[in-house]
Amino acid sequence: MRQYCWPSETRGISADYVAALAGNPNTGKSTVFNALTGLNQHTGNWPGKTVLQAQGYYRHRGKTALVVDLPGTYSLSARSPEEEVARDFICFGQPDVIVVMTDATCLERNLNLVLQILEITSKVVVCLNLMDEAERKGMKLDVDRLADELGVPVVPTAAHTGRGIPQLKESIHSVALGEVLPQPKPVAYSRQLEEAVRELEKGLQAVYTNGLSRRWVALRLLEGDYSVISAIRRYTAAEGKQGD
Ligand SMILES: Nc1nc2c(ncn2[C@@H]2O[C@H](COP(=O)(O)OP(=O)(O)O)[C@@H](O)[C@H]2O)c(=O)[nH]1
Ligand SMILES: [Mg+2]
Repeated sequence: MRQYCWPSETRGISADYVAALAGNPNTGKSTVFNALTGLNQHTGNWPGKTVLQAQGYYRHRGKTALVVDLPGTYSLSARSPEEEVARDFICFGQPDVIVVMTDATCLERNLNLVLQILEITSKVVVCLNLMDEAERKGMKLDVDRLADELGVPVVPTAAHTGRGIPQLKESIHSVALGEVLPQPKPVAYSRQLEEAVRELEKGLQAVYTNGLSRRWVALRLLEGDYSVISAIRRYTAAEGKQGD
């Protein structure tokens, strides 16, 4: 029996691609989710968890997008059920694109999660929400430069008014279908840490990581987050895969 029922399982039936919404709490995730899906949504709990799961659909350029609203999290350290749901879906749910919601008025704090997700996958669109608030505060954000520095598309929005939502749909579509291939720049850690990562990566060569980069697994192990190993075991067993 599978422990989780991934929304992506419905992909073959009705969705052309799956987009996951991730982000810190209060960045406007639900507002964007509503703006994207309107009334085409339903909620429940993540199987086996008392964490709310919302899914919805919309059509764009002849394709059906399934949107999964992940729990609001500050990191992917899996220290709470919410973080674990978000981490597991990002790592094992095979979304075609992850929209990372950020609050334009406090970008620095939000970039932590962006960088963590970019270490797992390149199929990312950063949504720079609350642009109206940032403008009201006289903040100037160089969106193109941010996209350049991160190596992924960045879409400015003011979701409660619908501003930027068409552009967001377009970016989601392009990344999900591989028309745009984001190339995030990897975070370089200190020399000592990089050496330790290299050593661990060598040791992980023989370990089946269920598609996860060995660099990412090595970093989590160095951080002391061993839950990643049990998660790999769980999902590998659930999918009936053999170690390679
Ligand atoms: N001014 C402004 N408020 C927003 C924007 N997006 C969302 N909000 C408001 O911010 C609050 C939190 O939004 P919500 O979607 O619940 O955030 P979540 O916790 O990330 O799901 C709500 O009161 C929204 O109406 C935006 O772009 N501009
Ligand atoms: Mg919400």
